[in-house]
Amino acid sequence: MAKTQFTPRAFSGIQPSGGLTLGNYLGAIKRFVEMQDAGSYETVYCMVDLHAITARLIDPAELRNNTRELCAGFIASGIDPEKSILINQSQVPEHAQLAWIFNCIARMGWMGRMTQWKDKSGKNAEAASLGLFAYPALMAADILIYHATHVPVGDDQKQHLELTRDIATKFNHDYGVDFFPITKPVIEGAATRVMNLQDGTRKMSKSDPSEKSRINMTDDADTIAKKIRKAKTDPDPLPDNVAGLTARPDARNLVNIYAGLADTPPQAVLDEHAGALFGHFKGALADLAVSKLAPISSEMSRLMQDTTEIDRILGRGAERAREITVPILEKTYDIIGMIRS
Ligand code: AQP
Repeated sequence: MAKTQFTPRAFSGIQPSGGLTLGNYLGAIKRFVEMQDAGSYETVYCMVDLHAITARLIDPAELRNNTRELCAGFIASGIDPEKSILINQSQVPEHAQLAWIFNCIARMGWMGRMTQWKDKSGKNAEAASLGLFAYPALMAADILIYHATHVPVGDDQKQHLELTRDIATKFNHDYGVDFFPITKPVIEGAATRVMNLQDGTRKMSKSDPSEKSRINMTDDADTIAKKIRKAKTDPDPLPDNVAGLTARPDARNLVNIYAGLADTPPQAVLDEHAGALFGHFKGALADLAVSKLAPISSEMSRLMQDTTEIDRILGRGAERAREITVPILEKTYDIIGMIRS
């Protein structure tokens, strides 16, 4: 069978399950902007609101606000809604329609092995939603409904992307087609896994109950500086090479955050700060974080003053998205044998 040539297209999404964090920014959004600006891909970026309701009930007004704020965060960080297609997942119904097909392709065993499912369902999996279990099939649909070839994500999404590849491979094999691309993850940069500021062994998350554990993209300069000053560290000075951070997760996290914000390798940070105590290093990190994040935060609040314009951008994004998704869904139904008339 002749190999299908897919248009280079990047897709990625973020859940409006809370406010945007520094983890989302360094692990995902910075890369989204770079891929958009590189000009070598069509880029589609999404607020995955259908995913946001899988883990807990979110107050409807909060979900609407989170979604708009996330859209403002994308734009304030450099996503241009003219260059990229910027959408809200539920406004493009083909995501959920393809997800149903993928629910029938994916196997229960594949889903049960997902570490995010295990972490988020915890000890009481019986009480977790079916949506949380099926989350990776919807994520595969989000990606493959655009025939996306590349997906920029943080390190925690690696396993879900492998599952996306497995679903595409099984669909293509089952139906004897070369219809869905085998998508490549793009996991790059110094801060692909930003850790909790109070516990360097856990990921920084927007839904963590502790505010001190994360930097929100809406935090003002004082709050950012205060959270960095209070971040957990150890009494030793910074080492002169990255190997010296191996058994020091809290220290390593702050060095990686610095490197991610400064767009430099962690070793370059150590070359500059080796021997420094954390009192000093945290001051330098706070200054850097404020200089990079405060302009984004203030642009977000400016954009949030006009939610009608945000809704217009999302409506326009959905129209553009559906020019891609409707034909792909129609073709999928046709391959499967569902009558289109
Ligand atoms: N701490 C992180 N470090 C690096 N990348 C991260 N991402 C999230 N947290 C970090 C990346 O951001 C993108 C969107 O993630 P998401 O919000 O859809 O889901 P998540 O990974 O489950 O993020 P949270 O903050 O932990 O959300 P909740 O608390 O609701 O579960 C992805 O590319 C992710 O890798």
